[in-house]
Amino acid sequence: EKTGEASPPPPPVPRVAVVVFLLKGRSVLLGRRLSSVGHSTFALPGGHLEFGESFEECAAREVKEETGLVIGKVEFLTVINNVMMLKEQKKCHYVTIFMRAVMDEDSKEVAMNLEPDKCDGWDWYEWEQLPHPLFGPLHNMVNQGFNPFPI
Ligand code: 8DG
Ligand code: MG
Ligand code: MG
Repeated sequence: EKTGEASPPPPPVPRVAVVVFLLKGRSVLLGRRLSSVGHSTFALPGGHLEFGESFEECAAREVKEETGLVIGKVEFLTVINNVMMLKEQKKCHYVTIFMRAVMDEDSKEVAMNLEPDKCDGWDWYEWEQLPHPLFGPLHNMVNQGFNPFPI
């Protein structure tokens, strides 16, 4: 073991994120981000895939951690390769997996803001009246006509 030599920072690598279209009637659950990436834009619940996890497990875990909601059947929808420019020429690169979970339309369960340092709060938004600005990757999908509803 060499000592006294600072090792250079590891080269950046793409990361895998799993995010969830949580649907209820014709509405979707969105929260305004407080994280530096996409600050103050409306985004889906979700986060980083952990080692050994399935997409479905990650989706259920992140939704539970961020909102307290327990989701049932989770389905894969699509995947995007998302490279974003941050400040000072830094890039952020996510392979983002989009999942869907449908809530009972008459469910009385309330989405809690369990990570108030990362999100301003959760709310249901009608698909035809989405808030803005949407988080970049989500904005692009919606603009290209992507629709997460099963019917
Ligand atoms: P974790 O520590 O809980 O694992 O992570 P997190 O703090 O919840 O991560 P996140 O930023 O919410 O999600 C990880 C990345 O996923 C985010 O930096 C960029 C990518 N991502 C998209 N679209 C969306 C989206 O609509 N919502 C969220 N939350 N992340 C998204 O590409
Ligand atoms: Mg999270
Ligand atoms: Mg998150």
